[in-house]
Amino acid sequence: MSVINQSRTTVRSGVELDIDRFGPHFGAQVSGIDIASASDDQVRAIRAALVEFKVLVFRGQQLEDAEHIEFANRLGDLTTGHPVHDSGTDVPEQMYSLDSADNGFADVWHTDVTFMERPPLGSILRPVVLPPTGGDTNWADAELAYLSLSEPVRGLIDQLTAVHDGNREFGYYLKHKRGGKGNTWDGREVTELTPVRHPVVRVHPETGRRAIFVNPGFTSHIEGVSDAESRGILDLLYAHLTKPEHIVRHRWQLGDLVLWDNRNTLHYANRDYVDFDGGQRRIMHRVTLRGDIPVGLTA
Ligand SMILES: O=C(O)CCC(=O)C(=O)O
Ligand SMILES: [Fe+2]
Repeated sequence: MSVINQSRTTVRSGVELDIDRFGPHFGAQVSGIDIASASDDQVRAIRAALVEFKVLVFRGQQLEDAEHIEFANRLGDLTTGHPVHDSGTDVPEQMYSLDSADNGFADVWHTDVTFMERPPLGSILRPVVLPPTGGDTNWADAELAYLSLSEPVRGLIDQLTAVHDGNREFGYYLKHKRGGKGNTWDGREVTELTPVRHPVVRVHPETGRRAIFVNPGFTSHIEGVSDAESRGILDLLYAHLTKPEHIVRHRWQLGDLVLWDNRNTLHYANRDYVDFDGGQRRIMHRVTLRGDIPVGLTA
């Protein structure tokens, strides 16, 4: 990740963190912390920084799955790795393994698991195998994108509700690869993916700030408007969310650990390494923190 400004700053929550911001709005690298031996005060400061900066990068950590999970457990309650994806028996059930050799890619802008009623609060990701170059991950700031819309368009979308449907991505997989038996999510075994409704503008439960909460990965349509209007509004929001000014990009190294707030960001992993030199492999391990039911302005 290129550092746009050099301003070192600290978050005030009992302990100072060495923060190098990626730009004026969101994203930061945190230095000087050993995740595996972080103190309670440091963990509290990281939790506060996650809300402040939305995307946090730690380098040089070299964690195993168990340490990755242990750290996540200190930040919040964990979900299972994924509602339907089977990451195999080599990883703990809280871990989602995304392996390019197993067709695991994330080259569609999305927010994690918004097709469930209670999407994760945040995600914590580390690379296990990386290609020599490529496979960078990008995040978009959906709060900044909301703020940079014109006031009349904000007023329009404030009122709207969208439907999120996991069948588009995982329906076939759940039915035919898993025989209709997914994983446990939010205390229930997932046997089908019933579309869910979420506000198009989500109010962040910790800051009260508004963010655009639709994504091309899982949002199927906007309710109560025509198909053409739904497509038009979603296309407008997707083009706006993914403007370069709203994005930070991370170039991975082994030993990295990245946390993001999944309530007000989208992300996209570049699939640019696969077609070169006969294909390179990339494996990422993720755990997700249990979130709340998204709330809009009129709920
Ligand atoms: O592979 C990546 O960089 C991101 C994968 C992804 O979408 C996720 O872990 O939620
Ligand atoms: Fe994701």
